[in-house]
Amino acid sequence: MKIEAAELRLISLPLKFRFETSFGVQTERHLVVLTLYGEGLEGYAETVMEHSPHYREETIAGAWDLLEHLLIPSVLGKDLPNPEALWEIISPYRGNKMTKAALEMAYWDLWCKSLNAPLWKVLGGVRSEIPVGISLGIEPSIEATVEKVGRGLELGYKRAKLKIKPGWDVKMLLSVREAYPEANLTVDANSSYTLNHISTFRAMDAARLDYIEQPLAFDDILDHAKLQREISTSLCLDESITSPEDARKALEIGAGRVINLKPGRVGGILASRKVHDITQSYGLPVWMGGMLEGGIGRATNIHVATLPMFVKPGDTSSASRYWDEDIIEEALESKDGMMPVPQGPGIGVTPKRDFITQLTQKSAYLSANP
Ligand code: OSB
Ligand code: MG
Repeated sequence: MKIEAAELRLISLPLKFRFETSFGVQTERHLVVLTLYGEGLEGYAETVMEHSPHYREETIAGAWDLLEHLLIPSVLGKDLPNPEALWEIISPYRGNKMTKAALEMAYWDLWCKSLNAPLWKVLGGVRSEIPVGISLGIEPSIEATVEKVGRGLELGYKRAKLKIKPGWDVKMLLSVREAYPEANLTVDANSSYTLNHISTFRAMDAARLDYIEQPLAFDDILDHAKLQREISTSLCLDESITSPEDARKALEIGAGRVINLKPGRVGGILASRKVHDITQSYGLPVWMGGMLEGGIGRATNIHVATLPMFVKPGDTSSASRYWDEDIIEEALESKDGMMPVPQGPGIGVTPKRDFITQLTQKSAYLSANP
């Protein structure tokens, strides 16, 4: 499959809710929508980073520049047999996993379309729907949190993940636990604690959480291993895992017992499958994370989450929770906590051209034969 041309569009989508985490408040999502053209087909992907490097280091400005001036030109016009061949060309550029992931994922979509097969089948997925939960931001009060968790559970979501930060943790968690004694509850600290908070983490054991996600530094595994030895609740790594090698090292030293796998964060779909397989070799589960994706990124994640070890409910909840209008024609909606996998070729969804054009703040078009 030869990539004949590529298009980049920076869009902004207003979020339906104010999403507060330990690293800030988000009210809109900025995405780069990447389209690859070849053999009369189109492959799509979305980037996961934001303008500001609050989650990991990458930024939209950096991604745009690398895609336009380095990564896309390095693959444009080349006849590539498969995604492995594309990865071989772009992997020598260091880091920038989110940026490389966007190009790799768009190529997977294009390539699967040339095979006329859905991504999940080509990947070796084993399910036609995936279990999902909700991720709730830091709410204005404990009462509001209890109510929102309740609404999510009533809708059938299989777990509720609560964002925490120092000062917004044990008291809130024990209240939510008291209200829902049997619910699957988890928390995500987005790296806002240190080992000095060990007594807070010990107190959290009483909330019977399924796991504590990324309590310590975004680039740490050693302190996570120390913390894991001190508490009974499992740790789950998100920010710290940006490659299959990171996953192997983290599991080898016992930095956690669960991995939040986000294809965007680890460099794409091939890397996701490797992280998945490494985790499987340790007999540990993974789950599909989320980065407030639009329909293109959400669909890609749903396909990847059909791999066998994605047994825990992920963050890929209904698109209508996030957007008044999504950027794809299909409604990605879960029912009773299960999200169906789109069945068309590739990622199986159709971008809304006119709507995306309307939202576009900046665009670039690159062609192999200018
Ligand atoms: O840490 O998992 C995270 C959103 C943006 C950046 C990081 C994270 C998140 C979420 C939201 O938790 C997950 C979602 O609902 O898409
Ligand atoms: Mg997280």
